[in-house]
Amino acid sequence: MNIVKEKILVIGACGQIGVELTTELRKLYGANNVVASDLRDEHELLKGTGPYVSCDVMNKEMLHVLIIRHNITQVYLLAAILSATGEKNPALAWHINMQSLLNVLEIAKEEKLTKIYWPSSIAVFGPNSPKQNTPQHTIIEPTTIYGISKFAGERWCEYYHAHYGVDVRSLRYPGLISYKSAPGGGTTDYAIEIYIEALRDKDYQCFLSEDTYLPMMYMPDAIRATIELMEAPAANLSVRSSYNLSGMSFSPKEIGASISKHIPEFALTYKPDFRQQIADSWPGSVDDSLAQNDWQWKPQYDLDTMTADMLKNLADKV
Ligand code: NAD
Ligand code: AKB
Repeated sequence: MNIVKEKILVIGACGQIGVELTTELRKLYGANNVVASDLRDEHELLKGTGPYVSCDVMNKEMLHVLIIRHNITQVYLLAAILSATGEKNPALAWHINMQSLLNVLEIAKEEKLTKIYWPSSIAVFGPNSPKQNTPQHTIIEPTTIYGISKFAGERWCEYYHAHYGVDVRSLRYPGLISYKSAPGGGTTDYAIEIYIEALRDKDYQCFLSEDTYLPMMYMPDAIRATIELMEAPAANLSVRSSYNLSGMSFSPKEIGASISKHIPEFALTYKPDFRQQIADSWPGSVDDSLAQNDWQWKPQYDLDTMTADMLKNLADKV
């Protein structure tokens, strides 16, 4: 991998993705070249591993000063309100998800930053999109405020690239599963809780119904995809909104069966709540052939290899 000298700012570094992405970026670029920032206190796993700055991405002036003071060349913007939390306060979700991105894109334009990363989500798709192997370019009519904000964000990314030459790159992540940092209020969070409860109590009541298929991905694949996209030559990238990205697709019943291979007494029950409607509006799987063609994307984990790794790593944490 050809790593040039860059100074990176990760915004939202203490979240589910941020902790692992910051750690990986520090390995690649050097600890002092990756500044972690968040509203929250520094995450335990980041303490002592590199610079940390408390910053509210909504405060554009403060963010601008931080970027100039630390000679930042690249920004990874991870701060956002996710789907389930967003439905409880739509106005706040829209405000934070949009204004954070506009603040970063404006500063990137003014300061001629070299690259920006901002994640979108499979939540951009809605009930009128094809349900299986959802294509990159199709009907996009999201019905959650989270999905609406992600779709609008994708248009802004393409706009800043086309009109101002900002090299902003993006992935439509599936639901991400990990054990290092807790998830932040999404609909796919059940696929993390289920492992924790299987180890702790040997039972779990799922908030989605047994046959709800969703696109999912194990965090090591998501981190690798992010870095591979950011390292790809700009000329290879045909998508400047956000790339579809695929890992695996499974239902609560199937993840339960995968867990039962390790914990035979595991009991799974179902009590769908408001998140069922969100999940029902999303695809079961997505077609990521453009990511495969443009920057040779290939996931490594399937459901059973992920289950084995999750249970092994969570065993002494619960
Ligand atoms: P998270 O909620 O775990 O982390 C977000 C972090 O941003 C938190 O640590 C929070 O304190 C911080 N933050 C919130 N408001 C802030 C502000 N005003 N200023 C600075 N920091 C602020 O979220 P995540 O799961 O790590 O997701 C990161 C990004 O990836 C989001 O854009 C999310 O939509 C996207 N994404 C995540 C998933 C997933 O499954 N985790 C899937 C698709 C897309
Ligand atoms: C959520 O469930 O909100 C996220 C996502 C798929 O964007 N995990």
